Amino acid sequence: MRRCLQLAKLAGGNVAPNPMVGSVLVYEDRIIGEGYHQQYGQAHAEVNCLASVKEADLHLVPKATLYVSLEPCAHWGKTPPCADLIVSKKIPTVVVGCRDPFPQVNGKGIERLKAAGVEVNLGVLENECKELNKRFFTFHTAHRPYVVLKWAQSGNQKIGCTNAERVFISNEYSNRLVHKWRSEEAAILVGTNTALNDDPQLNTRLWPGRNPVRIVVDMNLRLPRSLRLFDGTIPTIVFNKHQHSLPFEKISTKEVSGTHYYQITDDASLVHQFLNGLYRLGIQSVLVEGGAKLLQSFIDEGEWDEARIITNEQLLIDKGLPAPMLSNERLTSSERIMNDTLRYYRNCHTK
Ligand code: AOF
Ligand code: ZN
Repeated sequence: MRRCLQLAKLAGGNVAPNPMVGSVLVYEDRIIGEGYHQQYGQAHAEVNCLASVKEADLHLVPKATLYVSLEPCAHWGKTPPCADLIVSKKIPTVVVGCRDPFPQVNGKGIERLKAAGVEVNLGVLENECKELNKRFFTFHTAHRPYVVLKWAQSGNQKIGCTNAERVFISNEYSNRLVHKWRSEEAAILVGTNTALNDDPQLNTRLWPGRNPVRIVVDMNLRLPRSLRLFDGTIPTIVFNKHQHSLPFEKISTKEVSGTHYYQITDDASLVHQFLNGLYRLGIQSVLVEGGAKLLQSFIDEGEWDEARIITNEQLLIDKGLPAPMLSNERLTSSERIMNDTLRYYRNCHTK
């Protein structure tokens, strides 16, 4: 199963919003086949694993054990059901890392295998398998995107100046790291004042990854269209009170381009409406980049999964804006990512 996880990770960002999945076929302690889901819309892990078995080993397949980090699928999606393939190959035993929460599968793959007489062992390295696809799992079980909070603070816990002057807290290394983080999430969210004061581009120009969808909160539509967020290079969604130009149900991010409006109200929890909106748009993860008020509202409502805090100990900001505060009882663990950067987890399965 550890080998399945290693293989799965080779897909990197190429399979999202699908999960990363790896599979290994073993006969008497020898790996006779292995594969992973390499590209969105293409063959699943089990298909590639079985296709890799050498001619000379083909006769061993009906005596081998298949390991797979996620429950084999039972549905006709972009490819045929993997459970049917396993049954047709007469594989007697399947070891599954964790159940697939995707509604069209969710136990049905395991049921189909068992119904055909295949022995199924479920839950090997289960936490690691879930952690690998934390965005996919959060999306399908909590019905909201995986939420990563990020901010940079001074040594005296300030996130910026009160007089709207731009201060540079992070250095070139952490700036590049932030662009890598952006490339790993489906969307970036910022508040109105951050958009106005910083005029951010919210792209991944310092990292060779793909750009996430940009999302800005602008309840009263007062942000000038001259901001770089609206330059049309990357899709931008504007959460606001007045206009709606997106179909409500299941629009995939790939179909969105230019600037779009998503209407919400200010008489209900904004955080809840953001998350619900992103879920309906099929967005599996979001990096919340500020400002302090927006970040704090996610913390106060308990709707976050990771917080990544860059601290410049040498810098002290007079009359600064206070940085957000994490409430300790919600943390499951923390780790140092770089010298000046800590990551806190709320619901980590493995740490
Ligand atoms: C597997 N093995 O390697 C993966 C699975 O649109 P499709 O046909 O690619 O199906 C996508 C769904 O299939 C995805 O949401 C997840 O439930 C499952 N992914 N299943 O048996 C794999 N990647
Ligand atoms: Zn499949």
